Amino acid sequence: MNILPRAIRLHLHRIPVLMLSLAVAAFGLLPPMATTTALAADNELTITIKDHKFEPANPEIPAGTRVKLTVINADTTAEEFESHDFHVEKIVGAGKTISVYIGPLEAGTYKFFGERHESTAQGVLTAK
Ligand SMILES: [Cu+2]
Repeated sequence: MNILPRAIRLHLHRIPVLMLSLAVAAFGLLPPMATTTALAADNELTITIKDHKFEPANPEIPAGTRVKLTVINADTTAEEFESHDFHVEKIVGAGKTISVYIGPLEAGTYKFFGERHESTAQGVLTAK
């Protein structure tokens, strides 16, 4: 006699669990997906070299995240994009583009420079 009411009670108790599961599926999974989409744009940084200077010279990236860095050399001479702080050393031919992954970097500032035109090609990357 006790089995039936107990079975119904257990069944009813599963409904909130099901609703919680749906809530997690709907509201738990969607925001992270949206966040991932939003971060995708932040996870890419493009720096252009023009007249042996960087544009932007003081870019910002999110800390703690791997970032795809693209360097476009708009000059008619090759440059060597280099940073001891975030460990990149890569030649960018005249009119060429290179891409490297940097980080994840801790919050802070990181110098970079063009080794072939160091007097003007200077930049500071900020991770925050
Ligand atoms: Cu070098």
